Amino acid sequence: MRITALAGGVGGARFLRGLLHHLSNRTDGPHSLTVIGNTGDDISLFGLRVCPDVDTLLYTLGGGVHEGQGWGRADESFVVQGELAAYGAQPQWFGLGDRDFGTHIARSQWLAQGMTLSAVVERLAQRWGLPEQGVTLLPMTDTPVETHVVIEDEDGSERAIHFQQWWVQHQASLPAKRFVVAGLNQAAAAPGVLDAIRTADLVLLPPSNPVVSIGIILSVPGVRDAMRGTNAPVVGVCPLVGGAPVRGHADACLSAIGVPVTPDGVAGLYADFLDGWLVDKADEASMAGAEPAIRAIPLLMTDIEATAEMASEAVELGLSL
Ligand code: GDP
Ligand code: FO1
Ligand code: CA
Repeated sequence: MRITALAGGVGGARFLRGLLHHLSNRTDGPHSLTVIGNTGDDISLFGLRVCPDVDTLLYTLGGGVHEGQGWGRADESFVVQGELAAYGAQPQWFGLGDRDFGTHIARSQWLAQGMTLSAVVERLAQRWGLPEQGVTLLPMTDTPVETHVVIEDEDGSERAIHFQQWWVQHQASLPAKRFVVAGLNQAAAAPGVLDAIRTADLVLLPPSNPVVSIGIILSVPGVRDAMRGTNAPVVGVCPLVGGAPVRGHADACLSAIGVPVTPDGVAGLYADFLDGWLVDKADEASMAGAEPAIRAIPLLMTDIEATAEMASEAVELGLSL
């Protein structure tokens, strides 16, 4: 079975790790997984290109992630960041560890040598053992794009700040008016992205942020049309449990674009292509009469077994459609 998934960072990566665990226990293999990662979170810092969601996918699927945080490296140290702080180099609100810096330095050097981001990600993925697991990780686009958040200043004027500044420095506390992705109009889907959606046997939407992770991938030219046009069933996993995000600020993101913070509201963002939708047991009643095929199961990724069970339900729902 060829599975394609669109993914953000922590929610996407944890789900896909559970999916790989589930696939390794199935007897109907071999299976392959193509992951299309969000690059709207990317940012240039200290002259280096940082790709948070792609790196979270690499580290999580490769066994090197800081489990408690969900992003960044396990056993991390912060010597370089301390040196930068001593020089007064900015910004200091974004924490980059020494091991993580290695990734950004390698990536930035290869990009500067003319490699595409796809080629860089392929090389990084080899180090993390993704090909051996049947996983191909593709950035959504090779064009540098950056999500910005339009906020309103006290005098009523509008200003766009980088997504990371809004999310990390301000913890999504500045009311967002809308999200804009700099560079997106000129961007093309990275090689393999559209084909991976069109030719898959099953397309999965992990419980990633529907606005600033999956929503950004869907806005890459051609991606939404590929989702609508694929013959594969498309199954999504709701990122809200009990009507609220499990972590992060998806509620602020949904409110900013005028979408109700409910499983139904999130499913509505995918209404033109979604065939199946997994919601948490706690949200079952709220989905009565909704359009896609609904299955209500526990949706908390508490450990690898629970996550694999969620992934198994997503696969079974897709195969039943
Ligand atoms: P990010 O890029 O690091 O923010 O990660 P993603 O966009 O991939 O996923 C973020 C979303 O994952 C958040 O909206 C969370 O609500 C969701 N999430 C995190 N843990 C869980 C979980 O255990 N269960 C469910 N259903 N969603 C989760
Ligand atoms: N998130 C934080 O809340 N604070 C940080 O200092 C921070 C640093 C960081 C460094 C590398 C990386 O790949 C991710 C990092 N994140 C940090 C996570 C992250 O940028 C956001 O959670 C996501 O981009 C939102 O999806
Ligand atoms: Ca993200």
